[in-house]
Amino acid sequence: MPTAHIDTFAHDHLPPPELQPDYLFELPELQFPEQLNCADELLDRHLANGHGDRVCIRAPGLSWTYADLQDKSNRIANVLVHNMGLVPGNRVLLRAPNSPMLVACWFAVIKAGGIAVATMPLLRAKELKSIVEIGQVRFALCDAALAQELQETALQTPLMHHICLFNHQGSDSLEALMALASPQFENVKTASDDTCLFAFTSGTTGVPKATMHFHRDIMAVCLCWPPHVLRATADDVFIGSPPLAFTFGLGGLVLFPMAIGASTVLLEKASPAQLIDAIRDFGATVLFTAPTSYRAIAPRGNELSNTPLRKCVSAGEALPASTRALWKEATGLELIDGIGATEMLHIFISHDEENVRAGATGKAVPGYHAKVIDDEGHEVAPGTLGRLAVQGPTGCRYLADARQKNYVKNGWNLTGDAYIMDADGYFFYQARTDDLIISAGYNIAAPEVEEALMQHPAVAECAVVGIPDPERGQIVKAFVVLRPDQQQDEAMVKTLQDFVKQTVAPYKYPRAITFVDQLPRTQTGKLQRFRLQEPMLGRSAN
Ligand code: 3UK
Repeated sequence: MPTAHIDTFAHDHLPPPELQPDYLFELPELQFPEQLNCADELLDRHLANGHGDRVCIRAPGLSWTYADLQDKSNRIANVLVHNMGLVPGNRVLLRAPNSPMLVACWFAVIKAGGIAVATMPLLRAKELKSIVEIGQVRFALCDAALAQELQETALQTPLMHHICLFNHQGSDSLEALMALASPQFENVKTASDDTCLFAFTSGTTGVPKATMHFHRDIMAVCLCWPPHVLRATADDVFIGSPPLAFTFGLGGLVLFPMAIGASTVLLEKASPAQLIDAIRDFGATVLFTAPTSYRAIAPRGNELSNTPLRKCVSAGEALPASTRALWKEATGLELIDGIGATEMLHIFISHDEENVRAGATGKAVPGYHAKVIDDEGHEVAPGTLGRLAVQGPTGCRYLADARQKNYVKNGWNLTGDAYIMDADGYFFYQARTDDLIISAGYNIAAPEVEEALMQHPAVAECAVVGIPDPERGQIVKAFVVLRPDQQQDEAMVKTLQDFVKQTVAPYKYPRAITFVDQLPRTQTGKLQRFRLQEPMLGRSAN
């Protein structure tokens, strides 16, 4: 089956076959046809089966059926093709808080054979510019409320030449164009291995990488973990906090409910208080959020005891046994833990409520294989610490990035996590094998924060590490060497924190700053990060 892409950028920048992982299609349900557009399966199929009137997406004050979503996404697909000039294979940047319109835009891009590039709402122009340049993105559909940073990006790079705004008045708004567009659209007949999604990960160095996912990958993740572990039904109501630009959110809040004809509740803001209220108000039954959020809402967990909430999924960072216990105490519900990764698209080690082992992430999800290996790539004996390696129907494909060979070795995906497997095949998370800081579920690359700090004139040198924190898992801590004559005081701490928030997404700012006279380095001049994680180094100013 030839590609349907006219713009072959994605195909031309796939890693060479020898650098890609091996793909496993052992489960009978993973035998995909050569021609596959995942929008047919997730959306249009429900109308063809007579379920167009079932509720698909709810949000405060809004409810869309599957027929409503099809109508909107068909109109947007027509706008993309006829007003904006999109051809199959073009990338489209999507920018909005979790909302029904964001989902309609996502399906419009997929239907038109494009590649969806969803972005975190908090990203600033600098970060959006890297995404636009790496993905060669010329089109954007953007919520007017988030337009400013994107318009700033467009000034900085000539690539981004066509931005269409929604939630906006005016004759050129997406809504105005949709009103004139046809609600009929014939989905582009993409190949099952045509790319439909670029999911960005900031990785360890702060230079973002695009992971490329095919139409068949989208269906594969719907057919592995959800039916075998989550086991939700068409009557379930999904809800949660992760942004749809994060594949944890895309899967849990869009792909998985729609794969089974269920409904999803999308919240633009999902603070602990808002999440609790929404779970109750919408009668949600399946919850997706990170361990930090479970800890934050547990004190109000009793308010959920008379609601239909029945399944709670935790991912994004390690789930401490104490958080599992806390949540069970508060709600009576056993958390479903799962480790996923942007490179793998979704969860590949997990367990259901009946097969919990305290402190363990779970076992390899049906469809995936997992093992723990040593530095030479040999599988280690149960009980031994090593690197996690996984294979399945999905896997890592970085867009034109030399780091592909670090993530994929001998056909296996190495996630960068240190794990121990027990004799029964349960996997126990130990640590990251690199310097990625994971704070409150966000991935923060130490060098990126360092780079931002270094731009302040008072800073001579700095090093950023993650330090353990009971609330957020880790927090960002900066060790700063100030230039001579600069004041080492609270005011300087605040100045530097505010400065970082202005340059990169505010969640990346260093919550703790310690001033030091010099940084620990090896004789060859390499920074020794591990020494900064030792307590009592330097004077603490925060
Ligand atoms: C860490 C976990 C222990 C781990 C993700 C579910 O988190 C997701 O993707 P990212 O690319 O980060 C991947 C890394 O995060 N991690 C995630 N979940 C767990 N560590 N226990 C867990 N349950 O270091 C992993 O390598 O941001 C999670 C679904 C889709 C995702 N993209």
